[in-house]
Amino acid sequence: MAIRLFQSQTSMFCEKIRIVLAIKNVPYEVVDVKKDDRKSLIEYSGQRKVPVMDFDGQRIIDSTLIANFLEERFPEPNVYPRGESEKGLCLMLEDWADEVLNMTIRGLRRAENEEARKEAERGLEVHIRSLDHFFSGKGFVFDRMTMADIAIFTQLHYLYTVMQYEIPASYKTVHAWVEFMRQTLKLSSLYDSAA
Ligand SMILES: N[C@@H](CCC(=O)N[C@@H](CS)C(=O)NCC(=O)O)C(=O)O
Repeated sequence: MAIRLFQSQTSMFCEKIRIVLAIKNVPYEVVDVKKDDRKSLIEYSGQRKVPVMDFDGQRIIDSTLIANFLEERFPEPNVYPRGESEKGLCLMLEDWADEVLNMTIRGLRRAENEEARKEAERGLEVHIRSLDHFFSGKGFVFDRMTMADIAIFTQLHYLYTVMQYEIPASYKTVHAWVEFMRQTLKLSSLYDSAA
């Protein structure tokens, strides 16, 4: 079995997949797309986005599809809940993190002036407030770490690793949850990316 992960160390979607591969203890080779300005990625996949996985010659594009593929090939330890309904909720939360939360974080990264930055921060805080309620009295979303936790964490983690942005201290529950994830993933600091 040979796995190549076309990725960049700073991408939150690539971090999602590195975490899944680590949980499942699957060995893989990294192709750093920044090294050749995405030439080998474009040649291999015909597009510019990472992550892309080459699994014994089979090409899979998009972190959600890659995670699902890895779950099918390496079911244990599993990264989705076993119950059908819980799995549906997990997929919804993964999608919310990848799309909705990601969009506000991108907005903050792209803000070109103080006014735009303030507006983006307000948008992001709407989601952080929801998470602050959601994680109250909770560790993982379900009974153990699943794609819901991994997808939410990797978006929030990007604020620290790439944007040097700290979630406001008033969101104590989100702070505690991010710290809980950091410890579970054995990261020495929130400013380090996983694996
Ligand atoms: N939905 C995709 C999003 C992937 C994505 O947006 N990747 C970004 C890095 S975080 C990228 O490669 N962007 C390069 C580009 O758009 O040119 C996934 O989950 O894999």
